[in-house]
Amino acid sequence: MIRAAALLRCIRDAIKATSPYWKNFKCMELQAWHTAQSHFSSFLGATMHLYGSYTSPFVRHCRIALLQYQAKFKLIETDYQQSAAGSAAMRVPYFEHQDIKLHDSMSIIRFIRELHGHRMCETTAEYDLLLLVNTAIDSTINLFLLEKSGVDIAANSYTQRQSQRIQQCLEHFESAAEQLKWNDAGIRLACYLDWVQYRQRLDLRQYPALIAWLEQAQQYPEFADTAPPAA
Ligand SMILES: N[C@@H](CCC(=O)N[C@@H](CS)C(=O)NCC(=O)O)C(=O)O
Repeated sequence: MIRAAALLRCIRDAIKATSPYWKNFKCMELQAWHTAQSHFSSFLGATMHLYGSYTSPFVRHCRIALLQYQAKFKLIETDYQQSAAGSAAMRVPYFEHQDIKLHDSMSIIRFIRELHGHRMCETTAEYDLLLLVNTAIDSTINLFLLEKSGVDIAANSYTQRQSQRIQQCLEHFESAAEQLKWNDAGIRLACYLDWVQYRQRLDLRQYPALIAWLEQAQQYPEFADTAPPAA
C-alpha cells in the first residue's frame, strides 16, 4: 500500500516536472503545422507555368487538369526554338513550379492530381488505355510532322507501319468506347480525337462510338474552354 502511494506520488511529480516541456513540445508541433500549412498554401497559391501551345493535345490535357482544380497557372506559348532551349526533350509541354521542373505531360498531370489529393489513374486498365492513346498520338503527330517536312509517308515501310498502328489503336478505342469515363484515359482520348479532326488527319466517320465520346466530352466546360483556336 505504502509502495503504491509512493509510486503514485512519483508519477504525479514526474508529470508536473515534465509538463512545461510537453506544453512547449505541443506549441512547437502546432507551430510546425502552421508553417507547413502556410508553405503548402503559398505553394498552391503561386502561379504555375505551363509551356506549350494552344493546339497540342498533350498540353490540352494538362490545361484541363489544371482547370478542373481551378489552379492558378499561366500558359506560356512556346515555339520549337524555345522548347529546344527550355526542355531536354525539345518538346511541349514542360512545366515549372517553384523549384519543380517537369518534362512530359504524364508527369505534369500526375503532379497536378497528387497536389490535389487524387491519383492519376485509378486502375491498371485505365493506365494501359492512357498509354495506348499516347502511342496513337505519338504516331499521328510523327506522321504529321514528317509530312510537313516533306517526307512521303506513303512510300516508306516504317511510316506505313505507323499508319497501321494508328488504325489498330482507333479500332481498339472504338471497341472499348462503352467503358470510357471522364478520367485521364478518357480525357486524353477526347483531346486526341479533337486534334485529329482539327488537323484533318483522319476520317472518324467509321468510328461512331468515338464521335459520340467526343460529343460527350464537349459537355465538360474545361474541355470546351480549351478547344484549339480556329485555324
Ligand atoms: N510524351 C510527350 C510528347 C510531347 C509531344 O510530342 N509534343 C509535341 C507537340 S504536340 C512536340 O512538341 N513536338 C515537337 C517535336 O517532336 O519536335 C508528352 O506527353 O508530353
